[in-house]
Amino acid sequence: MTFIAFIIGTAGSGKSFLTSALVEKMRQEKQKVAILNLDPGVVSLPYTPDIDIRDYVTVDGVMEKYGLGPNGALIMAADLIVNEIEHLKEEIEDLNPDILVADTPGQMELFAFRASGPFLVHTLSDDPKAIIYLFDSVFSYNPLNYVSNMFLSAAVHIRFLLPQIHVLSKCDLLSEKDLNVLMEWSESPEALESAIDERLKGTSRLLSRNISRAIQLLDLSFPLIPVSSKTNEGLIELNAMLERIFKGGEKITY
Ligand SMILES: Nc1nc2c(ncn2[C@@H]2O[C@H](COP(=O)(O)OP(=O)(O)OP(=O)(O)O)[C@@H](O)[C@H]2O)c(=O)[nH]1
Ligand SMILES: [Mg+2]
Repeated sequence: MTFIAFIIGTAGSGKSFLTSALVEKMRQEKQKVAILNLDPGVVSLPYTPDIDIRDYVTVDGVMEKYGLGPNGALIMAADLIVNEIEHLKEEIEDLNPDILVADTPGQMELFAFRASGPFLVHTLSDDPKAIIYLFDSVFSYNPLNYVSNMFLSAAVHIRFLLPQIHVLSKCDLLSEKDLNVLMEWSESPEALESAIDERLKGTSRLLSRNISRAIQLLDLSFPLIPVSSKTNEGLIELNAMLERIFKGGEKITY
């Protein structure tokens, strides 16, 4: 049985660094974990992947082979990943880790909003899976951006329909006061609504309030776990949340 956690978030939200820090923490906790890189366009990574989609598809290779520009090649590479599922499955079976942490392509929409990403996620194995969705700290510190990110995270949830953990990434970049404000928004829809009323005006205020309410109504809001890949804050909590999803709270150690 290999549990798979897919790390998803907007470009630059800290997916690759979180993959690296989380896996290091899991290894310290004596968990048998492996890393899958699903980004065919990445040039350098802050970790050494155990399984790498670039062994099969690269954006540069697609540009050359099909005479495409960088954007066309990114899209095509995202779709071509699907042809490699059998190879990836074989590699996962050979390695047989208890947990596989999958880093996903920089451009979230290529993975989440085209057919190939959800297809890959659901075809890769029949074992339990979860999504770790990243809210970028600096981007989120504004009620309008925060609500936009809630909306995106709900859209990701609708695409994959898997248990989803919400992480506030790069939390070391926030002051304690600002971090507390964001945590309050994540825990209390009323606190978020007061911030929307205080800090936004006109159409932004109206739309933000209604989006926030719709997400509450659909039960698509989740608490945030503040995490930093620089200071390792929150990694224990994130790992515990994965254990709760995968094993009802039991430790995943060998
Ligand atoms: N301060 C701080 N910076 C971070 C943290 N995590 C990532 N970064 C920085 O944010 C930038 C982007 O991080 P990545 O992990 O590459 O983000 P990504 O989501 O994988 O980016 P793409 O795959 O290119 O979309 C890098 O310059 C990191 O150094 C963190 O926890 N704290
Ligand atoms: Mg990355």
